[in-house]
Amino acid sequence: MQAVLTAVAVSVALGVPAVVSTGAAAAPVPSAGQQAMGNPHPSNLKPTGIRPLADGNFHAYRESNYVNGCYWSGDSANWVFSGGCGNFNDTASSVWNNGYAANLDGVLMFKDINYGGPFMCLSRGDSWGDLNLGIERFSDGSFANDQISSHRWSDFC
Ligand SMILES: [Ca+2]
Repeated sequence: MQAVLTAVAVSVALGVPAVVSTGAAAAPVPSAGQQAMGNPHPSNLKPTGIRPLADGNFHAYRESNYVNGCYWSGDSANWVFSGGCGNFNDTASSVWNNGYAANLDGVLMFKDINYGGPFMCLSRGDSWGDLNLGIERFSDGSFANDQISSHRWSDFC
């Protein structure tokens, strides 16, 4: 990590963009200032066949088919402490990105807290109704059902 930080520091000092390669499995890095905690709330909304108005939130649900959910407007580094939703760690079985069209409109979901471990990305407007099917998996191919532990918004998927 020291080498990475040094490269960035030098790059910043020289006024040129830093190109930091952390390997093929690395997740996109969010813009600075987009690290605010998510302010989670229980969610009863669910995607329907008709595209609903975006509410700017990322929704995750304890059950498949969008039941017993929680939504966040921002990032959350640790789903163990998800505020109004209780402990949401390793419990999500369906997810929905109902974010606004904006600079940050993809959602990266991580297997570990603090945006660690393998990840997967859900584009704006998309929803995955049953992670238990194993169709959507983390970047290392591992099973995603009941495994997500943190998330953050991303410039792209
Ligand atoms: Ca996990």
